[in-house]
Amino acid sequence: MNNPVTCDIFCNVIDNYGDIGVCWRLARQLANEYGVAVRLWMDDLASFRRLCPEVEVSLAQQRCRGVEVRHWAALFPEVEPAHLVIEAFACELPESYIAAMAAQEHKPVWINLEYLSAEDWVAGCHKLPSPHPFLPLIKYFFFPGFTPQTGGLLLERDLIARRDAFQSDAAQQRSFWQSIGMAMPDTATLRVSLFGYENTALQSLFDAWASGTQAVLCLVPEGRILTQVGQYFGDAVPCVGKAYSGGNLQVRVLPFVEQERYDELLWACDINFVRGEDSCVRAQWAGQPFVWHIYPQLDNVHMQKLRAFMALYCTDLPPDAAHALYALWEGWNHSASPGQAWNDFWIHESILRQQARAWAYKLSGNSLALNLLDFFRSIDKMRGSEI
Ligand code: TRH
Repeated sequence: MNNPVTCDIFCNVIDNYGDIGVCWRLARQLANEYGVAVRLWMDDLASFRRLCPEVEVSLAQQRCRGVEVRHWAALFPEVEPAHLVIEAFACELPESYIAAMAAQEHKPVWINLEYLSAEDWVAGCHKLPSPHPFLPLIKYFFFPGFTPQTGGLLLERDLIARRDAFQSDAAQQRSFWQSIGMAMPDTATLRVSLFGYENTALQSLFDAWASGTQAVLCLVPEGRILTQVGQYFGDAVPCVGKAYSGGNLQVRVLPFVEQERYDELLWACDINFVRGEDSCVRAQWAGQPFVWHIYPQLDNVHMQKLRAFMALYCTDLPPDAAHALYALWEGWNHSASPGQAWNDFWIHESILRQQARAWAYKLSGNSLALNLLDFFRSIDKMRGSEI
């Protein structure tokens, strides 16, 4: 390698935090683990600030944690394109930037990083080229995924070791609980984190927890499901810091923490309710059972994605545990009444825990960042350069 690889990542925030969540994680990993000079172009710095509080929303250009963060404004500056250009989730690159790529003697490697899906067709589309209709440029599709035939998942090099250290060290756990203003719960209490979209299924789940035999502590990071939490406890203004209880259930509303600290919440809980894309992947790395509220799409397309993932995830589970998982996840995603499904699911706690651990281990060999860089190098070499 002669020069450091340069990389431009373009992120257009559609809604929520998944788009920025993935781009920010990828940017940090490329910069800090692989020495890539990363410029991250973001059109919504205010949303980004929730994940990285040190970001100054008014700045056009700044450095954060090894990454050059640029505000992607309507008027795009004249810049030299990077060696590796990643457009996240098919966001449209500025025309002037595309023209600059085309004008380069040695063309950048242009990648469209796609959304995560466990569907079968993904393997067939991963790395497919898409020539530009009239410019001498080729864009490649890069699909994250759960099998070796896909681009894999974002996983920091030291994450599993940090997770294991945390989960086997009571002092680290205590300090986590202290940091959220709580004493560490006793081991008989079921610790749940709950991150999700609005979901009327919550009432039935809370009923099951409140009337169950085990004490349940449910930690709810500030977000869209808070409305239903408030409704359940008859509070019109549920907000950070509030605590509720009913029967055997206690609920605490937490602030939205910066992205690097969210993992600790997942590691500290016995089961995690997650949503979208990035929190779902983090729950998998946590090696604990989890329940996925998938990002809802038009025409229920998301249910195909959900079922494709469940089929893969449940391959090594005994049929009764798999059946229970299907029932709970479907109920949760259909805003049905998953209270009974919860009880049937949690009977399998021990096997679900083993499965979650084994699943994380199985997936950990397929690193998205590494695969991206390998792919970049192979294309770049084919074009006659060796960066
Ligand atoms: O926010 P999301 O619903 O994002 C979604 C999905 O990515 C979806 O696929 C996409 O189409 C849509 O956005 C536009 O869920 P996701 O993907 O889990 O992103 C949440 C991010 O927020 C993730 O990076 C974790 C992070 N997070 C924190 O940093 N702190 C927190 O306290 C919590 C709860 C989450």
